[in-house]
Amino acid sequence: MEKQITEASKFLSFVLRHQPEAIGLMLDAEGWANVDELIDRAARDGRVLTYELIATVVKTSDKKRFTLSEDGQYIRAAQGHSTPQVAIRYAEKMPPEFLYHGTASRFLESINTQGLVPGSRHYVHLSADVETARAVGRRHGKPVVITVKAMEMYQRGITFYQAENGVWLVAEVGRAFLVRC
Ligand code: HQG
Repeated sequence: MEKQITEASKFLSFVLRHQPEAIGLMLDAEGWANVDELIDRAARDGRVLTYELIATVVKTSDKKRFTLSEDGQYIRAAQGHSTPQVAIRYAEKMPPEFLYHGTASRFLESINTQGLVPGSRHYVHLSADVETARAVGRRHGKPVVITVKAMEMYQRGITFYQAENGVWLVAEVGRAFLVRC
């Protein structure tokens, strides 16, 4: 069952964040997909998704990756998109003094030169605590945590957003705002 949940979670990340067109799924600008349509499109792709399985993935996701609408008819990924179909209007929020970015040591040289850039995603992802950032960095290799002077950026007029799962988002982070790396 656990394997089934992980597989479904990866599939949902793929179609709700990155390539909805791979199964002919339409997302609205806020990232929502119709659940019935999602199940139907997945089935045509040879993948058995049920409403119960989707609800379990949503409920058990350690990072609260997905949100179901109150009526249960729509689902979206909370953050992490790369597809141009989606342009979520996130809530703007004043950040704490520091936020943290987890990365791999092999990226440090480039980050020291360019600052943090979003890559294929729409935003640079920042965490409120060091442990979470370290876990994010570990996905890429030997983890390194970079401290970002978030409040200083904010005071200079740079907008920060917080997704519904708590992840902080910002368009980019200039190297002047990186503390330790
Ligand atoms: C790096 C996960 C070279 C950046 C996590 C990162 C997160 C640079 C990689 C979410 C760079 C992009 C996002 C520069 C940034 N030069 N490398 N100038 N600037 N990078 O996966 O932040 O489990 O797109 O450090 O929890 O790792 O999928 O972003 O290593 O919230 O739900 O470029 O994904 O959530 O990698 O992770 P990613 P991320 P899920």
